[in-house]
Amino acid sequence: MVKQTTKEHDLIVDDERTSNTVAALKQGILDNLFYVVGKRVEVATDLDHFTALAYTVRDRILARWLTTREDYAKHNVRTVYYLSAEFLMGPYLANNLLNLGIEDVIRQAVAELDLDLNHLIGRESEPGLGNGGLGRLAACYLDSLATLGVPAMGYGIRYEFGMFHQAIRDGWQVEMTDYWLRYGNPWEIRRPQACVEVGFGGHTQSWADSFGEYKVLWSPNEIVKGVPFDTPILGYRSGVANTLRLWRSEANESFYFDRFNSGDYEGAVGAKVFAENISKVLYPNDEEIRGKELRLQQQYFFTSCSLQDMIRRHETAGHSLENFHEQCTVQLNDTHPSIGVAELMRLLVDIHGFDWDKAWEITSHTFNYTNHTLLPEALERWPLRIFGLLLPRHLELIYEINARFLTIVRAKFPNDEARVARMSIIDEHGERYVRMAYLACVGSSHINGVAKLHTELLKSDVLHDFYELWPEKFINVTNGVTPRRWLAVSNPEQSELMTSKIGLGWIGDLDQLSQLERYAEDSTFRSEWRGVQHAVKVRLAQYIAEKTGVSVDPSSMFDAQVKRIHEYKRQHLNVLYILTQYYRLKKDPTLEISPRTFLFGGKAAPGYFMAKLIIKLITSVAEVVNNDPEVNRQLKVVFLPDYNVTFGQLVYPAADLSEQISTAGKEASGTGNMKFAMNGALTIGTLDGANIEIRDAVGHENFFLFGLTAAEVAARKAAGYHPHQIYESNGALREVIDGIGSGRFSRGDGSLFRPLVDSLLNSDPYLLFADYQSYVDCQDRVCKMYRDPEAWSRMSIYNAARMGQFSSDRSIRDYCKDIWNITRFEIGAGVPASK
Ligand code: Z16
Repeated sequence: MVKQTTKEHDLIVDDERTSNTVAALKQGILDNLFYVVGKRVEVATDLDHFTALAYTVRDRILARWLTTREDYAKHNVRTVYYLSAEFLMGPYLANNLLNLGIEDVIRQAVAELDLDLNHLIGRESEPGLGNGGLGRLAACYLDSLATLGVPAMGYGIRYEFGMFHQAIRDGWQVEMTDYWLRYGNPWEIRRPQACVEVGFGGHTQSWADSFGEYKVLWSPNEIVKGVPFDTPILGYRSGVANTLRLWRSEANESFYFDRFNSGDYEGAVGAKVFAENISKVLYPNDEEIRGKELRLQQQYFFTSCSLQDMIRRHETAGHSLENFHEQCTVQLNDTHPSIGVAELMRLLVDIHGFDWDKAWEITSHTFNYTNHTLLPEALERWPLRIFGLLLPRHLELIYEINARFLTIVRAKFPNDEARVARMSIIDEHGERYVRMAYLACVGSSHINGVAKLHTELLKSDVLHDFYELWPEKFINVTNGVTPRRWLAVSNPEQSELMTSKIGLGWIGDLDQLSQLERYAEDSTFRSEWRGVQHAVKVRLAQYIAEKTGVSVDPSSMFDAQVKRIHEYKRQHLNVLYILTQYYRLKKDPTLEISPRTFLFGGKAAPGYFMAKLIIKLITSVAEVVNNDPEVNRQLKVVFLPDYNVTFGQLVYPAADLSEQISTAGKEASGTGNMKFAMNGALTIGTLDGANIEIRDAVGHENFFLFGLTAAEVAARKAAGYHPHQIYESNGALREVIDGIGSGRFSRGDGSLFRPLVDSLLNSDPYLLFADYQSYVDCQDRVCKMYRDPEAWSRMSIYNAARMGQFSSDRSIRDYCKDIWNITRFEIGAGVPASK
């Protein structure tokens, strides 16, 4: 082991073979090309070079990965297990180079091999193992955990097919499978020796043992093998590499052969299909859960694998299971892994022989639950029938957990059976369901929302009864995003300018960006800031031209709304404003407005008709607007297909304006809002989710606010909301709606957008009409402001400079302090955390 000391940090450089000299790196790339990829340089493709480079980088991660594990074991530390059905990691290469601190030498080594680093970075296809915000949050948190040196492990599913790829055909979304493993995955290591078994279906038997103790035996129908695949997660210059462990389901050979040999050929094949299906594909629904059995199989599969793995690790480290909750804390990322509450009880009671009370003490001190949504249709409930067939033992355990829980409710609120029925883990109104959020609440020490408003609404509304029972369990942890990927990697131009003024410290301590504030009043700096912004926009414009054939003007305002397509996020409100401008320009072509490019990106859940229709509306409006010479010098509309992390890295830095326009009270937090503002975009937004905290941080004068508050939304609905009246009384709105309804933007087809128009006129559940005028007025203020570049740049700089608190490092510190009870950050081969 050779220690090499750099200026700022003590980094481990493993040995001669993996040292970070240009010569050793070049040799590494060539060796990996030959010995691992199996190609000669003369015939190697870009992809081969990427793969060889990725292995060369991985070679430099391995020593600190193993060292980190040994360090944690030595210090006997409490470990955080982050359970999540989704990890939307994005491409690894650029991030690993940054976090290792070897970008410059690698760039040179690659150049000396006549290759271009940026080009190779662009060859990596991202693992899209998540839908959107929730999965990407998990990825940001892994980055921060490793950066802060927190002993932590992410557990999830190694989906063979991730989030579908989106193409646009004739203006409609078309879904294509994402076979991300096609060319292999150089970052992961399969660990077959750590595989576990998971049962499904079957039946239970109970008896009293020789001491008169009640025992249960679960005999599953199917047994599936879970095989872990590990990926190292580097901290930013911390010397730490934590692990993301994703489970792949495989057939259990002995199970298979037993059936095969006894002549049950179909049973054997069926079992293999059953097993391999479980980790086959990610469900592409973000905010709506449909009670599909395979989804429950996935949830139980990865949760059981992970808990068994934790127990094995705990015991291998020489600890008694009695102390499990002292060594391990498990964070439930939404309710997807909440079956873990019943599973840990099963493992402790049925397998390890604990009595109920001790098992419950351990379990309820192990779990914590993060809620991510207020939408009723997104709260997971499983029909009892499906649940009981798949997990008969767990259903019994849930009945028992529920019975004991309801005893507590009755004791605290006597003679209130209505409350008992409301709070029961089993929903008995009509078809019976298991309410997963309630199971998570009952089994967890802490329950957190993801932005201040969201947590308040959980307490006052969605989980009000639980708040009355256990107010001390509730806590807010506002989301954050990693400045490594979302600033340093994705926006090198802005990063370099900032670093030239305030040094590199901000990457590991985002609060240091506040030192930029004084430059907001410096006109030279403002002009440099605009130069950077322009360069970044040119980059995006080139990409748009390549991908869509639309040419956009980099000096126009880039107005971006990129996120999943959902009615509550109101992409169609944005469209109503575009059409308002369109009609204004048609009436008066000499109208002076700042030229704007409206950028949209996002996927619709394949079964979500209205969301798909919104995409069709955007592309239809784009076709009309972009081809009309009376308006297309001032307005351009672009829908960018297949929005993902890679593309986000291009868009966030290039936006001037960030659209965060959800109906107040609907967006739990949002995280795109943070990525934009950090990169210097100004926000037009409602008082929803983390927008409120962003506005408070950047200054109210630097944020374009419009719309009803969450309380006003609730009041309007309670008083009886009549969108048709607004339509009648607002001429501009009427013109726009009539235009859409008449077929003006659908080649004369007046029926195409009827469902959308009717929904708005008749119910408008997300109050677009109520917020319409306020939005248009606010957009007009945006227009005016953009014509004053000095004022705009000043606001932009204040936005970037004041976003320190939205680093995921801050979020993780909050979790450590308020939820996980982790106070020591000194583990790891590198430097301690900066605070
Ligand atoms: C998701 O991405 C979110 C919520 C949810 O119930 C399911 C999925 Cl897949 C999002 C929220 O919509 C968003 O507001 C929040 O910022 C994000 O989770 C991370 O907390």
